[in-house]
Amino acid sequence: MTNMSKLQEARYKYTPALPSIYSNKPEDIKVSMGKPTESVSDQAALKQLFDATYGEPEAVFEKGSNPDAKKKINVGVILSGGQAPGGHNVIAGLFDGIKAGNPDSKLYGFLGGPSGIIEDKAIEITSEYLDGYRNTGGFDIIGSGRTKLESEEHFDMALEVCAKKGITAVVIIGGDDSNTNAALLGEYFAKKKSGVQVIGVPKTIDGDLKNESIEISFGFDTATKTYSELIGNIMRDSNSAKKYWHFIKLMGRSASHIALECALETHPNITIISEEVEQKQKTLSEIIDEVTKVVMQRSENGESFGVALIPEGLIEFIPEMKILISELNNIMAENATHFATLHTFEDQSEWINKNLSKDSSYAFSILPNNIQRQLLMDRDPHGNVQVSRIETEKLIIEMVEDKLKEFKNAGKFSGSFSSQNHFFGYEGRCAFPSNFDSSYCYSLGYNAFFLIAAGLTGYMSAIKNLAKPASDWVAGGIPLTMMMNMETRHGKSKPVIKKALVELDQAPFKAFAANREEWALRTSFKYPGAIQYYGPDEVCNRPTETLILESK
Ligand code: FBP
Repeated sequence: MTNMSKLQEARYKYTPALPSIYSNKPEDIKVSMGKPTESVSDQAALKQLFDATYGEPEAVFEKGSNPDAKKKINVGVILSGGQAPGGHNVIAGLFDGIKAGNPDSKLYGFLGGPSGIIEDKAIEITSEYLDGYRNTGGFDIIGSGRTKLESEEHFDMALEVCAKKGITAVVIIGGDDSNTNAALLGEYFAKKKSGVQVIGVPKTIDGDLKNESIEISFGFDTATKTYSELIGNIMRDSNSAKKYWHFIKLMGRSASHIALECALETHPNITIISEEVEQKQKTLSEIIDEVTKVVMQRSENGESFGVALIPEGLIEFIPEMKILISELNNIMAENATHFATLHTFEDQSEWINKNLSKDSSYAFSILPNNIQRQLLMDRDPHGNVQVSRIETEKLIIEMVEDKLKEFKNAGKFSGSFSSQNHFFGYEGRCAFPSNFDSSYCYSLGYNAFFLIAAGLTGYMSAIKNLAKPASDWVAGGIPLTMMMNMETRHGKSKPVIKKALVELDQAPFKAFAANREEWALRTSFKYPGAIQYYGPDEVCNRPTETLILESK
């Protein structure tokens, strides 16, 4: 029996679209450079830190001569961080670009993420090998990892490996942190006059790596469409059975772009946006009061069912929880050895309570036991709590239940409340990329080759005008330093790419805010259905609501 689905077979043969500039021969495409750029803030500090690569101009490709595109080169590629649909197509686009320039050029894939380049673990990507991955989800073509390339020791090891393999350009496919490291690597290589270029590609389902030049990171389109399909299915079930409230946590480490996009796609009764919680300084109990109010109002209208969306990162945006988590992170990091000797939860929480401030100790005490346990679990490699493992959806359900009991005892609520909880995250990260992501990713990879051929380094591959058909997309690159600012990380001021959170004064949030009261009380569910790969344009090629609203 074959292991290959019919869709998989069909997707191997799918031809992704490219911006129209790429209908020309590689040697007939030249770069046009704009004006010098500045970082988003902290210009003086960043200029000093990125002496060799700071302030380069934006690049756009246009028709013109570039004989260098035909040079034989060796390129290395790295997949970094969490999976996002379309990663395989970035590699396919890069490979096809390199080979179009010169069939003897080679592409090496570093295995298992950034650690591959320092441990010299790589494979040569061949046409035959690649064909089994075109237009498919996942990062399994070469694997991914979360190792950070940030020390000079790492950079020197990477340089040695590149020299050994004759690699003169490295393409790093990653989120804001990985691209920050790409900027540091590019700067180091440039300062050393190593002749090795570094190009970044914007990846993350979270959608928080964006700015004026990067309209969206790849993977967001497919992941949000996958979650929206599932949410729509649950809505229909909820509206049919009319007996459950579904609380759905949606992935997104920090920003609420995923929850917001899914809300715009499906019209749930409740959507919490972390950035709004932070801006309005809402406490946990205020959030619970708001959710409870909607549950009670719908119940009075005879609708004891509904759907609520909760962003994964919420807990870190609730003011008192943010302080609690930061105290916990510090206490656990500073006393790691002692903490490791505490084997029971009771011992851990007793010791933690003694070390927390009065306010945080109270905030910790009102949390249900299972959430307290999750807050004390293992940290990530950077010492941070792993939010995807905190069951915020269950926390909200438990606290709403308690509130409703109070109201029931006081004779203020006579309805019923029965709930189900869900977490959608991993379900969407490796889906078959939508047509949008297939073409966008292929274009980002193809375009990365042209940034290399133009001799640029410290740039991010940028494809703009994405709300339009692919033929109207504009291909170019932006300097990584342009997206940077200085932030305090673990007590130290560091250069980092600025994370894009949901802006409350921008069109996507405004469109949501204008409709949410109606969606809360009047069941207005919208059912997007599964991603369609073949069929009418408006069904198969529609970008996200966020992108459409932002482009207006
Ligand atoms: P990236 O920022 O690396 O793209 O990863 C995002 C993400 O999918 C988050 O949404 C989620 O919080 C996290 O990765 C989960 O990480 P892990 O894969 O380590 O469980």
